[in-house]
Amino acid sequence: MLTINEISEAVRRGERISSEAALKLWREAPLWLLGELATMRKRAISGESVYYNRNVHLEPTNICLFNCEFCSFRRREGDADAWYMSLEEIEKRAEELQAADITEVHIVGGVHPKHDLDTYCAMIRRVKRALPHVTVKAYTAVEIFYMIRRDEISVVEGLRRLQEAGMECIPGGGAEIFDEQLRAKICPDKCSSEEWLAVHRAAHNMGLATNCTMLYGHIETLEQRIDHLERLRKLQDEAPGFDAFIPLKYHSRGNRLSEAGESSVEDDLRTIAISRIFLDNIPHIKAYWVSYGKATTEMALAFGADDIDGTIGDTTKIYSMAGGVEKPTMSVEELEAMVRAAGFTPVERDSHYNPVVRSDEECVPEPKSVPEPEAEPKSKPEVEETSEDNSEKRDSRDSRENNDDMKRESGSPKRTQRTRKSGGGDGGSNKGGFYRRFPIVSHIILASLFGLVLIVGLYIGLKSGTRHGEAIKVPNLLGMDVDDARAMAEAEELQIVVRDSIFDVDLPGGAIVDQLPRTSTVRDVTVKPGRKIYVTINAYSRRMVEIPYVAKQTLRQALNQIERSGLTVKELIYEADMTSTDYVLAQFVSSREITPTTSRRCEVGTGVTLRVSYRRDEQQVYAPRLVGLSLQQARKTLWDNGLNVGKVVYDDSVEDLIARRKARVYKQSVQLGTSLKRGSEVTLYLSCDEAMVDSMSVIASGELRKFEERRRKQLAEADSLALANE
Ligand code: V47
Repeated sequence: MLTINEISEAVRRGERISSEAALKLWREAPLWLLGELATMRKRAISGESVYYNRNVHLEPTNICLFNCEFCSFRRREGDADAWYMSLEEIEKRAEELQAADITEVHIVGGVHPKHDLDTYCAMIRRVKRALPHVTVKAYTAVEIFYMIRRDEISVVEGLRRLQEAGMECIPGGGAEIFDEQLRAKICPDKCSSEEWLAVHRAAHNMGLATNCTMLYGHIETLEQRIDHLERLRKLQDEAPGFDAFIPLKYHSRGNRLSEAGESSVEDDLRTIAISRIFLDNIPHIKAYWVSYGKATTEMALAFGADDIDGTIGDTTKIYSMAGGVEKPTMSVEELEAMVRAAGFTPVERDSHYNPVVRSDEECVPEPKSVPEPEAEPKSKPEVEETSEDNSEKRDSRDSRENNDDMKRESGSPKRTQRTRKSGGGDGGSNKGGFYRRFPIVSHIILASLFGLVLIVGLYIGLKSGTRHGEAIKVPNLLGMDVDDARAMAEAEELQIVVRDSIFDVDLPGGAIVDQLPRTSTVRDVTVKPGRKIYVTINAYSRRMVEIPYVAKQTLRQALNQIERSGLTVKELIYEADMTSTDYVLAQFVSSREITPTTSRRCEVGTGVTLRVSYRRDEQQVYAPRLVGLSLQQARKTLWDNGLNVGKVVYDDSVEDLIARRKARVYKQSVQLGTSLKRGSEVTLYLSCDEAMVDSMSVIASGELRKFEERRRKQLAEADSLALANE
């Protein structure tokens, strides 16, 4: 067994740790060490950033068929405090949220006996109808599994229909604890662990991002927690797609596990740190502030968390009903202050962890109301001013100023109101003589002048300030050269701002790979003239990076390090060995061997050739399932399985280099489950035809199930043969 020092060194080198090592760290490592190691791992992934978003939860019902021991939220139909929202109520609620500046609606609730897949899809459609630009993160795998069972369809078909309705990603709830015995005790009605994992696997294979959770701090053991994390890590290795892991601290009020008590803050911090260290393939660890409260969440940022969830706006009851934060709501300022207090940089993210860019212009409120001439003092112009009149004028000015304050609060600009005030005052004092002699004429002239000034001012203001009514269709810039895009945008009175760059070997330098706002195929996205379009471009010159020394370790560790350093794999060359399989014997860049003493810098994206061992009795591997994966995912899957990427062939639906980034595998040259020699090549066929790739994915899922069944039988037979021989 490794010592704490040896495990820490491995973590510092960026290596994966075993379950045993994680357990040892959990039990024996001092808290400060966990904080140091987890923060190091966090920084390697998200640097100084800590993410939050502007979100709400929608909990359509708390009536639930299932009756979990830990749940304080669930009610039976007919219970006094049960609630149920009809589709109309859901849409109305979504409409009420139109004014709220949110980017995500997270729908989750009880498994209602009357809800089928159509109802769940309809809920999403209603929300999207009212909030078309908001991302819907919907339904736990438990709810999804229930609906597809009920409708007797496949998981992929169910997910496809939810996706069609507008679901963009899946939250992590319902995982609880995977250990089968414990699951049978605390949530016997819910789908099994295998089923939960199968829903997420299918989602990942379809390119849907999901989250994952673990409900801890009740009656589970540390071993059961590690087992849970290990199953998540394994799934992420096999079918990557988890964006974030959220350790959910159990809250004990009002449920049948109350006697278990609640975890200590130290346990919470250890749990977060170990999750960050152990889950080396899940990019984000979320400290859900609604569950932890402010103080622990802030501390969690020193233990590897890089996300704190969002503004919430008092829209979830799951935690308050169990004794968590009452009426959970947090302003952007409060969330950002929390992150800054922990020494990190707050970054508002969308549901896919892209930074949300809010242009300055959007923050400046636009004129909503036009000053009305009648509000000007009309009374008694011909009478000499008396002290009483003065006081009346003061009152009137005061009341206008109060009014101004209210308008300022509601977003009206100060500029327009100031014009009104000085206009009124000057008219009264400078033209006193003429005014007194020809009061009616004066009044008419003044009123006309005032009206004219108002109209001209309004016209100029609207024209130059907001260009009200003018809308420019946001052009699709993807794939364009940034300079060409600038020229085009200038002609359209838009500005191009480069906010980020990536490096993709297949794309020319300066090519735009992402833009905000994005365009849509179903509607025109418009902005006002002069607005900025933020773009991400492919870098012109390749960044130089360190070549990590990855020999003398397992292939998986080497692959992880290569990926993290920005390099790629050129080829795996297998060599027979007496003792081990998948151990990296040597590494080469441009035919030059890299040793621990070689000067080790090269351009990002450079391919590294790995010489890897195999024992003669372990030369055979099975072709993995690649259909449904992006090119990047398929490459990684092949390397993880000891295979090489052969040709990459795109069909006609892949129109340009940018589309290649979206294309997914619809065919593989070697059928999944076929026996191959390590190092063999597999050709990949990719398409952007979503429907076709989805249907090929469904077939591939069926083949995978049959293959896994066959393998299980083969292994069981081999085991019993070995037993008989013994
Ligand atoms: O699945 C229920 C948990 C989950 C209790 O994906 C409880 O971004 C503690 O999954 N004490 C639902 N936890 C919430 C959830 C979630 C929350 C925030 C963000 C995301 C995300 C997902 O809440 C349930 C269950 O595991 N839960 N009862 C309780 N008494």
